[in-house]
Amino acid sequence: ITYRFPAGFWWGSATSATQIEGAANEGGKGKNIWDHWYEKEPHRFFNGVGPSTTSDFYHRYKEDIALMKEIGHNSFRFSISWSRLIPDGVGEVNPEAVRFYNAVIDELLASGIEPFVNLYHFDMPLAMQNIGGWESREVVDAYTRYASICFDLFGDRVKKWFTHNEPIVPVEGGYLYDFHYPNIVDFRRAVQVAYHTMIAHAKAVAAFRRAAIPDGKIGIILNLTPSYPRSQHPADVKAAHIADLLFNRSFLDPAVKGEYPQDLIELLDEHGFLPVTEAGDRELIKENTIDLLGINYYQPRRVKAKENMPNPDAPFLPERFFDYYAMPGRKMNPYRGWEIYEKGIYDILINIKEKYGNIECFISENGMGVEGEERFRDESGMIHDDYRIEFIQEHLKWVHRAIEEGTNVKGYHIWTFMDNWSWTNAYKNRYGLVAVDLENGLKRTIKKSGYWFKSLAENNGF
Ligand code: BGP
Repeated sequence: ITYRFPAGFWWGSATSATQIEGAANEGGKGKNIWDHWYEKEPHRFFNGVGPSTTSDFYHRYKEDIALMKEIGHNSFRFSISWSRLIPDGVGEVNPEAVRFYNAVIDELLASGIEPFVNLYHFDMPLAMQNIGGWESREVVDAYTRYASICFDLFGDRVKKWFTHNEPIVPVEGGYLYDFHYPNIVDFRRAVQVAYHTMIAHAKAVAAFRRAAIPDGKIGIILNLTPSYPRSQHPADVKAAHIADLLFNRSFLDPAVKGEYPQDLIELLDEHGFLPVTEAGDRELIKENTIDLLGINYYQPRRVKAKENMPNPDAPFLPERFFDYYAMPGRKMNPYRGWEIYEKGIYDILINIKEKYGNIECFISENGMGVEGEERFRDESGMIHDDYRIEFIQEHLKWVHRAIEEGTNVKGYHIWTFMDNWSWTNAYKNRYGLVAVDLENGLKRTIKKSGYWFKSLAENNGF
């Protein structure tokens, strides 16, 4: 074993409700924005494959948890579907949902797998979106109530909680770049959504403190995209700094430090985009910082100073401040169109150590989406995904180095356990350690990477 990890390292994977559960019209679940958008536009992003069945975890969780155990998981992240638990977002709790999540939690614990529970993974209940989604303070309060209900229902057994997964993504997708419902392109509204997401986060943290769950920890999961300038020229460095403020620090700073960066406030103010706030917000954020940071890492963000002046009539977007830059010779995942830059994971961790008090953290997502994996199946049915093993190894080497240099990293969760449905490509890109065969009744088969992961977890290294 060349790369050994600290004792008790969390090995596991991450998932989200909409992407794996299916049973979208069963068990008393209410509609969320994905159910709704798919009904409206089944072909725009989803290739006619919607969220109603996905990987059917709702019915097969026992089989799936047995597979998790088999491939060495000691921990597993899933999300609770707000619209399953509280179908209209604010009213009665759905007893069938309580039964389902209790059964999942109990099955995990009985299998020696610690549940990590996320409360919000892009899946706004439709009834809440209809009254304004994250633009509405009423929805913030409904979310806080939902969070409290979850702590009360499941906090006796679930100790690791997260308020949001990648809160910047619904801002980008839903309010800037038109790839999530409600498909709005409006910088001002995007800022408001981002702000209210953080207010909801802080209120949920406050509710968590009141719930006083013994040994409980609460955090947030952020997709941190290290922002690299094309050169050390001050204009490029400034461009990278602004991208970092907008995409990373607008969540990282309030969550960990309890305050927004002053230069972010000034930047928004200068352009007339400060959000609407309420008295007490600043204190709320100040007093409700997190215990544990989840870091999702897929790709860096490379930018340069703006070269072409923006068309003043075009919608105001973050690209007013920088241009994207493709580093010559960069390594790409051709399927997802994302750069693969393993050292980025190390740069993030060192930054967290040096600038964020070395807060306890873990890699909460990292993974490689590949199209057409069926072609790598052998006669026994196993998919030989050596590229995925290499991808994980190369990232883990950098995580290992960051640990040697004193960062407080407690675990590594891969995206994802089994092939699942995704927001903008349905089942096109597969990420799982376990294959799900859409042609054969969703049959599960452990991939080569799944067996490799088992030895990784058992040896606590590779
Ligand atoms: C993250 C999300 C996941 C997941 C993953 C892979 O941003 O938290 O939900 O989908 O990315 O991305 P995609 O499925 O778009 O390829």
